[in-house]
Amino acid sequence: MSDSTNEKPILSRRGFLGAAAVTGAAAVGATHLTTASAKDSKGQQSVEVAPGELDDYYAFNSGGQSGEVRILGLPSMRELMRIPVFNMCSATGWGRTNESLKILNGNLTPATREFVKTIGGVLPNGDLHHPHMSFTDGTYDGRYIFVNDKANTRVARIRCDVMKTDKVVEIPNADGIHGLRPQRYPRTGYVFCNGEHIVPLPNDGTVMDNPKDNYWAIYTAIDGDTMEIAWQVLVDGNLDNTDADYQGKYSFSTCYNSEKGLNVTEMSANEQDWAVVFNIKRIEEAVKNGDYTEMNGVPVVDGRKGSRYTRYIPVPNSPHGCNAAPDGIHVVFNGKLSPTVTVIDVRLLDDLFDDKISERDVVVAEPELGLGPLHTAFDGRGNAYTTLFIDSQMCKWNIDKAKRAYKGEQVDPIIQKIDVQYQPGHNHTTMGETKEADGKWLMSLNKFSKDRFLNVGPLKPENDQLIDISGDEMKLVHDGPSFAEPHDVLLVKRSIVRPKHIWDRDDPMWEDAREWAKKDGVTLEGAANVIRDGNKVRVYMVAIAPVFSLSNFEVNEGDEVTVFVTNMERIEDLTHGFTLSGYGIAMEVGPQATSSVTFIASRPGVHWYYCQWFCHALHMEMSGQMNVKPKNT
Ligand code: CUK
Ligand code: CUA
Repeated sequence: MSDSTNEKPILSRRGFLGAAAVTGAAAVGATHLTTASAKDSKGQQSVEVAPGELDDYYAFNSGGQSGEVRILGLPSMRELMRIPVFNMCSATGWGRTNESLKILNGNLTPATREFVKTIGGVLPNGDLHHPHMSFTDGTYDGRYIFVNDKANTRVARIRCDVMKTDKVVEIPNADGIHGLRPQRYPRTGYVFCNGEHIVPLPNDGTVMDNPKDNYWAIYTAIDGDTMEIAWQVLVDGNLDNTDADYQGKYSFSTCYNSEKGLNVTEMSANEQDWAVVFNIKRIEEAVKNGDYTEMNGVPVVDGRKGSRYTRYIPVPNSPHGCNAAPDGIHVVFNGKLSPTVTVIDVRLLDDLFDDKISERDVVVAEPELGLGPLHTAFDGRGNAYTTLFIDSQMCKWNIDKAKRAYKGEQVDPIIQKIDVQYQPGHNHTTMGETKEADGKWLMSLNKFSKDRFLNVGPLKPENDQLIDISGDEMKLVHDGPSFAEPHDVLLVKRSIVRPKHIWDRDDPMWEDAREWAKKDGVTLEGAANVIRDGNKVRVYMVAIAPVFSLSNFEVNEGDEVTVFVTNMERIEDLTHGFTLSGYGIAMEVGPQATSSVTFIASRPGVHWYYCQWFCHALHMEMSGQMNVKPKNT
């Protein structure tokens, strides 16, 4: 066991006091990767992951209206970490640190930039439904996770090397980004996302009446590498969910409001709505050839009914989920108000766009599964698993049998139904949205838990249930309570996800802090400096257990103070923090990371700051004071 390579004098204390730090050091060498995936005597997979054992899969759960992403281990269903995205986080300072504010506010439309000034400088919430990982050649590549924000019409990107959000982009012209899916082939590439709500364009109050003629939905392709908006397509009717094919040619989006209604009665009037198919190559050509209208700096291609860039496939009735099968051929639109799902064959789409066949000719199956089909997952063995919201069941069915039944053969495509508790929305299989779908586990994300857990008051958790699908029969094996509200989850085998153990000092996350240090003639890594610049004060300090390099600094009332804290530990899991008493400030500073925060020193007196991450036997002593001299002395 070796201690930190960072032999500063203060660290000699660790010899007798650094219990916590030394425990951290021990973990660095511990690369035991024991596994939990053995089968028992009945051929059932074990959900037990013994103490010290690691899970086989990462689960990335959406946090719904909590605005975050959560990392779980599968099959244990243990929550491992939370990634703040659109929310404010008390523990890490997300939404308060300069680094996070730069990301959150960096790509807002001018109107929103003005608006956030009136509500405290940052949008405080998000509604995160759909986390999806970047792809290369039809399978996950472990680079990024992309997520939507339905509440404030944004898309964000999470870096999987550090599991932190690094880009947040507001999508202009749209309202309520809901469906999101990265391009699968040849790689991501585009991140497709759809605005859900139809709105007048421009939505600035100049036109607000007559939705049938004036309201539109917008489908967006973002460049996943730069997070800039590549193009948008104007379409009819509210869009719900989206998916892309395995060939890189087409993407899809379901529409539940072809009526262009503005209330529930109007929106569900028609027996049939549609799924829109987007012809990616034709849209790219339109952008190249200037066949678009520029709106808020984005090329918007006209994809309304009759356009050569889209096709509208009639689907019963208010379809919701949109799921491409790992066979690369079939895409399933889930009927919601119809007991059916509609299956199309993507190989027929070229002919559809060349007008050789009509829209319904691409439908190859439409099995009746039960009430309220919302989403479908796949096992890579030709079977599909559809959530039935109203029936509160998971339905396993066979795609090939459904196709034969559609042609008139007397065959029942349904293999098995099991009850889930209660009312499932999304479901997801291990690696199920990739060509490497392995058919091991299925997660059912249920909207209600009712009596399944100890009563915690009127607000109940959701229930994420784990189902073993490795055998012929589905078996429910675990109930997992979760806070508001995982709509969707992503199940990735662990070998694909390889986060760093500690930060790199040259990470772009704190490039602004580095610039400031350079200007001030100091370094972030060796700093114990207070730089006055008019009424601006920049305070640089280093954190090494159990001290901050500055145990005291003084400013004047009314100064604008920026504190930069750099954690110089090279030991895994040795996170420090900086909490400033009475100033509403707390931030995480990970090993080898820099974090900074800016505030007005408006409260005179002595204000302690302290490390809020238990890091050392002298963790309580890891503190200092900011003295704020009153104005009139
Ligand atoms: S949606 Cu929530 S159950 Cu936002 Cu993916 Cu279907
Ligand atoms: Cu550093 Cu606690």
